[in-house]
Amino acid sequence: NTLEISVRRSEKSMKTPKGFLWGGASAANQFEGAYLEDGKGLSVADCFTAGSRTHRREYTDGVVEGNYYPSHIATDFYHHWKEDVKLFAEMGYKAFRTSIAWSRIYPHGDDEQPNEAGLRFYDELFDELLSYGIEPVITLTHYEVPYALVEKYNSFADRRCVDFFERYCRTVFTRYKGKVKLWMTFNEINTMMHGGEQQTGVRIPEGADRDQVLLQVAHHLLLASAKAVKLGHEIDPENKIGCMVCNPLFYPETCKPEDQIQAMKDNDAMFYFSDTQVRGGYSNKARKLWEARGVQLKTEPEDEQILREGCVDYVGFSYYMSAVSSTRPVEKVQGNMMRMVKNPYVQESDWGWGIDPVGLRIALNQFYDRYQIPVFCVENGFGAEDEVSPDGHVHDPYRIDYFRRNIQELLKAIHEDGVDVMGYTAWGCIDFISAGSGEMKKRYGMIYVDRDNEGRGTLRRIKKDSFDWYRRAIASNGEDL
Ligand code: BGP
Repeated sequence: NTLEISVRRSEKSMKTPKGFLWGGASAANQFEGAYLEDGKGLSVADCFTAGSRTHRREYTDGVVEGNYYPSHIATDFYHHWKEDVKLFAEMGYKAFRTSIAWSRIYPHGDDEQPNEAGLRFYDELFDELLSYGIEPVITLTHYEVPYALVEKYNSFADRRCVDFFERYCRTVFTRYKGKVKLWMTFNEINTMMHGGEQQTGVRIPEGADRDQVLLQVAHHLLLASAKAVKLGHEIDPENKIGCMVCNPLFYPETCKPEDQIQAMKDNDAMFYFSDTQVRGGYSNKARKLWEARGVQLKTEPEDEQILREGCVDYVGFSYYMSAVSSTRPVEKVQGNMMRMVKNPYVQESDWGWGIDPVGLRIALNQFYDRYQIPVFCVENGFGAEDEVSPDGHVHDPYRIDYFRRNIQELLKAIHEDGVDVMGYTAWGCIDFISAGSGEMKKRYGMIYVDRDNEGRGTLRRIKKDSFDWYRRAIASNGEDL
């Protein structure tokens, strides 16, 4: 019948637009390894002990306890990058997102001169990517504040870190001018209030008010982000610099109006950062949040102008799961970076993360409706305990299913809702260490890496079934899912 035919037709035409950035994403600290090689200094991520499933990791003052912490060897991209980039190219990537490890460039964060060996590493990596026609998409820092800044200044609690960050940005914007055009400032900046320690390494001084400290740090991060955007535009007007936030999608638990208000408040708290970064200043809601939490920000007269001049060009965001808000006193579960009420309408991964592809469509719409600037899904993926089968292959149909359903919803956001989506970089192009749990066995990649939780394994790379599936998805611009 005609209806069916027209539905099939509209499904058929669901391709990604020209120039759509298909690719994969990672973060330096989760996969590079070589944590002290070629002059690199310790970063915050290097100083967490091995993780547990409860997201509790502790500082050990630079000395790492436990056996394997993640970023020390990780999956050793630092020594495997040629091989890995070749595999990314085989999948047909148009874009590859990673971060620059700040402490490879400025080992202590406040050094006068950058570390040439660190700069060279990324020069070679970017050249290699470009030689395959893959555009580097660079996060300036992904939970990678140099640890020395934590020891000396308590990280971004001290405003001087804004200047150190600016110096680092100047160095990399200048050095990689013409090679990198797509940037993001702080990874998941809006998780600051949930995990400021992981985000920046900041410690809450004894007796201090947590909200006061974290919102002050947040202010410094927002200034640093705005300064970076302004500087990046000055150094190369072709640069497009985005913010990067964890998706703020809270559903109300019921249609009870109070639940709706609760969801609105939870969402607003998550939008606190992107609202400021996109609009170039704090909203009235932000001011009300300070009031409600009894926080007094310490600001300088030039701050408003700094924020105004540093509006981002696009919104980058991660989407793994949605969340639920409730006014009932109900037990909350740990999700991506924050705690939330369980959603009975969605399935869960082995780590209890709700699988909600439709939520991706809603998240894309939310961002676009709110800001009217391009949106870039820079993280979306499925963590699972993959295994090598006796046939030597890694069969991961659950991951293919996850990606298929999420990409279908992304295409609907583009075609049915008119959202301007720049691209999609799947999280975990290759296996590496999980940020939240510190585990190797929570794998996200389409390429398996032979390494286990205890740090054993040959580091050999094996293509998973999802590898070929993604290659076909990209080659068909999303038609063949
Ligand atoms: C995001 C982070 C990533 C990443 C991902 C998956 O919050 O930006 O660094 O790891 O979540 O989380 P996890 O590794 O905890 O499973």
